[in-house]
Amino acid sequence: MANQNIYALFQSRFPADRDRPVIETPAGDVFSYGDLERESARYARLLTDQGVRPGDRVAVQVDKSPQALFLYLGCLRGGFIYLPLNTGYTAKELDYFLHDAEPAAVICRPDDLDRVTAQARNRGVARVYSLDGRAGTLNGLAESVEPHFDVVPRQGDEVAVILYTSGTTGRPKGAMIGHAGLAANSLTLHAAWGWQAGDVLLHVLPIFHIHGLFIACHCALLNGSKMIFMPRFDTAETVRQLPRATVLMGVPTVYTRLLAEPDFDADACRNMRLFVSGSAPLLEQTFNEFHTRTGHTILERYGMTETGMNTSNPLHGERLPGTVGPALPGVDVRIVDARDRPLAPGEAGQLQVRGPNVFLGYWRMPDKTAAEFTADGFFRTGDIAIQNPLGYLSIVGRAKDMVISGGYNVYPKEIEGVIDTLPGVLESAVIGVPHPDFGEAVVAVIASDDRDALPSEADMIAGLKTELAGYKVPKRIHVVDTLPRNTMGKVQKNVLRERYAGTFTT
Ligand code: MLC
Ligand code: AMP
Repeated sequence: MANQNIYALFQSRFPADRDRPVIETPAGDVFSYGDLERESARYARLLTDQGVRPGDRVAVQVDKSPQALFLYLGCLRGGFIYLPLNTGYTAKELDYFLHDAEPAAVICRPDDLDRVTAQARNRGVARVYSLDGRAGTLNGLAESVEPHFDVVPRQGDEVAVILYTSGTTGRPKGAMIGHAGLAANSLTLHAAWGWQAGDVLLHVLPIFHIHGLFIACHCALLNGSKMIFMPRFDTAETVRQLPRATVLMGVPTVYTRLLAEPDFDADACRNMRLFVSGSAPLLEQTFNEFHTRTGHTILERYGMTETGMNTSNPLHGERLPGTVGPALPGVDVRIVDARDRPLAPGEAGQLQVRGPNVFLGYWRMPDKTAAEFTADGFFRTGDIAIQNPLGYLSIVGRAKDMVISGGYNVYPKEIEGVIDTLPGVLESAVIGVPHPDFGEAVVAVIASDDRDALPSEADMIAGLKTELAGYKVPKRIHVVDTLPRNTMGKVQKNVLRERYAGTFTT
């Protein structure tokens, strides 16, 4: 059987003329497909020479850069399991991943090298490198390495990437994503969104999550396209670069920020073919304003780390606001009640999905994996959906206690666990409330029986930032005597969400 390493698929689709550009940066650096092949080969060769073997995990917490993408591709080539980490994760958060994933190598930012080396040693990880995004060296080692490397053969069901997602238990779980699953979903999206010769992707998202890494980069690579690679989302720079692009993928915050920019208009979008939104619900108001301002209809799609993309509004045909479109080809979706019984069309219920896009399971958590699948192989997404007569789905709620802030998922349980250790805190409830920029923002409600012992709101927030990535830290903390509970004794988060709904909006 042919090598199912997804890098082999990419390679088969790269332009014959390897001098064609794959990445351009706003600073003016240009890299060709030939550069991509050489650089990724160097990383694969170097890590192999250093003793990293196929199936070993390589944990990577680095700033976005073309070299960071080449490192990802190098890991695929080497058959290593790539483990990307949010650059916002604190030392404490990193420690969990080092312990849980037992990586063979860790790659970090140059400024973090000393700290990460010490941390990794504590966890028995000997190989620690820093990636210099400009020079593209791993501790200066990669420069001397020959840029040749044969793609390591992989079966489709072998793990390509582990992506950690937190959970309702508060303990992050590593979703194992296979080479074939990645390939299937990438090919489906490439076809569904009509990628064509001459497409240029304006890439504004981070590359440590599936949206920026798989959905955006994989489509461009399968198309042999150029990406304009922005180190981070910057609204004014995005408006400047837009006329040079044909495709943009963003979370809803990207679209609301663009609309807030006076220079953003139809002229800036004159060469654009497609705007895609996902990772969080796109408000109908944003959808409509965007259409009025630019003449473009945003295409909203739906997926998750464990499944890749499941549904998408159509490229041709009506894109309905407030919906995420019908199931993508090859993906089965169904809406069921709490006992997995299918519901009548039009009824809201738990969304389950099945298809080649679905992940292989949670790293070293067979029981958790089994619990998330039904006997007939459907994955329980934890989202509540409703389907219209045309088959379009709307995500109307979440069965899981989760907040989505600016496209990042926050699991209240994890934050409550940290807040509950603060002096003066009896218990806490973390909720999401409407926020004009982030869609939802994280807010904590603390029940205190000793307000004198409780630090000030600002001190609590500053303290939490040393333990938790910034996007997880509550933007406001409200203090109360007791949390509202139902007759079963469960905290009524819906009551709190209502009470504090106006925290950021009027
Ligand atoms: C940053 N901050 C956030 C935040 N992002 N707070 C809440 N929610 C967020 N999303 C905080 C920082 O901690 C910091 O706090 C302050 O805001 C400014 O930080 P910044 O780095 O300057 O923010 P900015 O660059 O403006 O980032 C905003 C953003 C970014 C929207 C561009 O969050 C982003 O790129 N989001 C996309 C996430 C994404 O790709 N998700 C896809 C997941 S995959 P302070 O207090 O220190 O100032 C997935 C599946 C699927 O969900 O379907 O796609
Ligand atoms: P993640 O675990 O980061 O992959 O986030 C996946 C979750 O994001 C899904 O389970 C949904 O709750 C949410 N999500 C993704 N896309 C959309 C969308 N278009 N509309 C509403 N929610 C979405």
